[in-house]
Amino acid sequence: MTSKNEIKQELRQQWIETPSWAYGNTGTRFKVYRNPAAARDPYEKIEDAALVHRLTGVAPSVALHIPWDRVDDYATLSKHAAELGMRIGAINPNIFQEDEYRLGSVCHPDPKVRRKATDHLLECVDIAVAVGSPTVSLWFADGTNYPGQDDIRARQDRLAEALRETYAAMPDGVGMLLEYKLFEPGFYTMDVPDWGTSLSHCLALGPKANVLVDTGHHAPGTNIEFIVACLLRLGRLGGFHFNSRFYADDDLLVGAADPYQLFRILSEIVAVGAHRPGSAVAFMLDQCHNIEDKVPAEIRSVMNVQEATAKALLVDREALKAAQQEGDVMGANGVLVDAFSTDVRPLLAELREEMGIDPDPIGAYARSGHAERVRAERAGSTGVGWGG
Ligand code: PSV
Ligand code: MN
Repeated sequence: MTSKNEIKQELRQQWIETPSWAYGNTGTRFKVYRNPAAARDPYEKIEDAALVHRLTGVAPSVALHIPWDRVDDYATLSKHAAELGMRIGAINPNIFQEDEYRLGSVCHPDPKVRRKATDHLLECVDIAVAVGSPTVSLWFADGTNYPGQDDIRARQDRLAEALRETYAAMPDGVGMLLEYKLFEPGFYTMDVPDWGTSLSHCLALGPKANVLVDTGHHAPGTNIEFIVACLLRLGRLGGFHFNSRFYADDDLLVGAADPYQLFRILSEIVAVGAHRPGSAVAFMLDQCHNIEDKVPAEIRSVMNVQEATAKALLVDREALKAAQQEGDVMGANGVLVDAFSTDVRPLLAELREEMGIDPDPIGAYARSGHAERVRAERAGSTGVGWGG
């Protein structure tokens, strides 16, 4: 069994990236409830992400979404991040919010629209280079609503072409993630609906393109840890967008809906050491806090991933293997359930004290006065992104 100190050593190195869009105003299609504490621009989003990192110790990078986070000078933005002890992580293009994209972006039937969308992907490669980010993370809202609306195979060809051009523009040190989503906004087809479609495009592109698993993008009941295990086996799991879903792509706090599922996913990850920083599997959150306060919501989410990882590290792998070999069904399952049922909060509190941070990050946030300060400073903001 792994010793307590070894487990703490693993957890100390964990790297969970938070998304800039978690800190700004967002909402559903029905309403954006403006939060007076919401960050107003990319600089403030990075400041909020830095606070999450200061209080948790394991969230040292922040993903950007372009154009929500477009700035004139990316060198100044990454310097701002560095001064706060942060790095800029994945660059996420946005090719779903302009009128031209009604019928799709890179899969659109009109080559002029495809050109515009591909140019934006290329712009994001340039931004990744400018800010020193290792990742361009692609999600396409492309799809159709009605049978016959467009040619399914032709759309795949158009997608492959745009991906090829983008991949060819990526210099060494920049990788591509291709995210899939079962439905929405396309209700009949999505052009990248599942891991099989994503994987087939990644395999055609080359080793720098890998699959991104957003935990909210599956049909109810999908066994996500099975997908994770298969992608790990093939060496093509590029990373996660962690969040929770009750119904569809709810973007709620990771670990809120089904902590056991989160543990099962992390258990597959830990089994092959893919939780370690050099492993090429990026741990990212993709959440929107529409009614809850944003910074504490991100803190809680980081802690939830950390707790699930700690439990996965507690799995007695030798006992598990022995039970599996012997065909001891209940015994093998019991090893997992024992680890999941362990309260790891005292261990994490101890770890935080050793790292020189408050053992209670949520309490520390409440005591920091940040909420009151930014509420006064930022009140009246129109925000960016959905709330813009
Ligand atoms: C799409 O639902 C998605 O998961 C993609 O990752 C987008 O970039 C992100 O949400 C925007 O919130
Ligand atoms: Mn996502």
